[in-house]
Amino acid sequence: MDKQIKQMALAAVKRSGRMLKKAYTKFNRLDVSLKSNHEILTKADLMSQEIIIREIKKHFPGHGIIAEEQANRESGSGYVWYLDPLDGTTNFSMHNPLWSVSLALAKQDELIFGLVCAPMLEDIYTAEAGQGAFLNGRKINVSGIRQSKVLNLFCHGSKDADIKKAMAYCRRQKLNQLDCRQLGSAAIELGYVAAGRAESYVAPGIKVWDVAAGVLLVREAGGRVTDFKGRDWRLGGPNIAASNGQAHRQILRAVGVK
Ligand code: LIP
Repeated sequence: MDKQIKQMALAAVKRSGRMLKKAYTKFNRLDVSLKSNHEILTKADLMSQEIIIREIKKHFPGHGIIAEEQANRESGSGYVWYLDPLDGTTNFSMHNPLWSVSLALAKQDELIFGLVCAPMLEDIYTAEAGQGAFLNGRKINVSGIRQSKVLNLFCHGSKDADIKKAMAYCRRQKLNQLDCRQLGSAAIELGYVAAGRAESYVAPGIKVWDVAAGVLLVREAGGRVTDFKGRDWRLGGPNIAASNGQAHRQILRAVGVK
C-alpha cells in the first residue's frame, strides 16, 4: 500500500482527535441534536468529519468517501474511504471516554487499510491487508480464549428490530456465558477483539462506517468476521459477527436463536 495513504490518514485522524479531546472536556450534553429516536449528533461529529474529509480531498481528490454525516461521494478510481468521525457519540456526550475516530480504505471493495483512534485511551489501532494489526505500533493478535472464559461484546443499529435482536442476544449470553457488554463504540469493540481484550463482537443493523476499519483489525489479528449465517462479512453488510475464531460457532448459535 502507498505509504502516503497511511501517513495522510494518521495525520488527519490525530488532528481530529486533538480537536475532539478539547471539545470533550468542555462538552455540555444539552448541546446534542437528535438524528432519530435513538441517535444523536454533536457539532464535534461535524468538525471532525470536516478535518478528515478536507485532508482526503486534498491528497486524493479522485477517491470516493462514505462518511456518517454526509452524502456519499462517488469515485471512478476504485478507492473508497469509510469514515466515522466520532464513533460513540453518546459516550462522548455523557463524558464516557470510550469514543473513537474510525477510518478505513477499500480498493475495489476489498479493505486495504484500517485505523481506529481512541484519543482518551491513547489507543491507535492500525491494520493493513496482509501486514497484520497493530496497537500503538505493537503487533496484536486475537486471544486463544474459548468456552467458559469468553467475554462477549455487542452493539446494534437504531431500528427497533435491531435493538430487540441485540437485547435477546445479550440476555442469552449474559445467562449462559461469562458476560456480554455494550461498550458504545463499535470501532473500539472490534479493536478490543483484535487485541485479545475480548473474544467476540456482534451487531445487528450496524452501519458500514462504524465497522469497516475494525473488521480489518480483527481479520489481520487472526480473527474471523462473518454475517449471522457464517458467510464472510462483505462491505455494507448490516449484520456482523466478529470473534477470535474459537468463539465463533457459539456466537452464531446465540444470535440465531429466535
Ligand atoms: C454508534 C456505534 C454504537 C452503535 C450505534 C452507533 P455513532 O456510532 O458505534 O456502538 O450501537 O448504533 O452507530 O453513531 O456514535 O457514530
